[in-house]
Amino acid sequence: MLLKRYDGNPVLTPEGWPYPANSVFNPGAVEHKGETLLLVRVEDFRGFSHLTLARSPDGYTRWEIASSPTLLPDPRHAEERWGLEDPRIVWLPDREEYAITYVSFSVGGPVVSLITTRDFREFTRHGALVPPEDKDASLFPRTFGGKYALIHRPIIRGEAHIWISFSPDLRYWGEHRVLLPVRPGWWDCHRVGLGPPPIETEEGWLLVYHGVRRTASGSLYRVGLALLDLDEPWRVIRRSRSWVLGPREDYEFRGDVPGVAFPTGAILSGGTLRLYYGAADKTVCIAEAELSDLLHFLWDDGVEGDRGFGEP
Ligand code: BMA
Repeated sequence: MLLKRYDGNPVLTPEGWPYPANSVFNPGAVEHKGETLLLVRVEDFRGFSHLTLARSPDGYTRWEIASSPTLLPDPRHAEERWGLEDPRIVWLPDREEYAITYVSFSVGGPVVSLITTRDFREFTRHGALVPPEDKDASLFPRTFGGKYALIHRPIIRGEAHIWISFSPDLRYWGEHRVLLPVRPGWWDCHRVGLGPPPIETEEGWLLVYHGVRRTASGSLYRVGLALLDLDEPWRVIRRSRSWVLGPREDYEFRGDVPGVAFPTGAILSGGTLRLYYGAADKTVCIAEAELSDLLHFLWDDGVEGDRGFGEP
């Protein structure tokens, strides 16, 4: 098995939360001041989500969870009407701040929005970046020819492919292209979406993504890999044929949505990639692998990038 589940899974549960919560899942992850910091999606008993910080000195144990929500919907931001979900976090060196892309639930549907922060204490909202329906978004931790790049997953004509778009200022977005389409017939035939932010490696940007297949008893959310060109990230170099993680354990089947392994955070530490994922839309779990093994796997198991859509 390429990705190993942590023995102590699940690491965060609604039972262990300091205030009432229906589920705690799909966290953004960063290393900040020597600690692992998770911004966890918490669903309350109205069915609305907010984000709360949890920190650990080693990324596995001794979690300290904020005693109240860190980011609640802001009534001045109409796009957050029904909550905040599924954050992805990157450090932007040129702005010297973290960018948190998250799904805000607006009356018009789910939409990708941006919050920036330096310290996870004070936050600046930048509103929605693209129109709904759109989810599963992250910025790259660097710019390309002076432009920021955003990976996201709009749903257009009922089709759910991963797209990439560019912006000079994080405000106006263009140069939209399909990056990774669903693969008819495959395990990722119905929907695909970015997992954690893209991970820079010597061979290219490693993408961890989720793929969905609908079955007679619901959707299965599994995890695949792809590699993008370092300087031209709209070029897909490889894409795994097989999934590398899929629901198997009890905690991945027992929850609000059974059959879901949904990574949203990744931390690279001494060559090991630690993935934080939501299990069954209920808890937070960890699976890890050596980065070099993931890259080897892409060359052994992968197919050359099949964009299939051409230029926009
Ligand atoms: C996706 C997102 C995730 C969720 C997953 C499985 O569409 O909404 O937040 O974990 O479905 O239910």
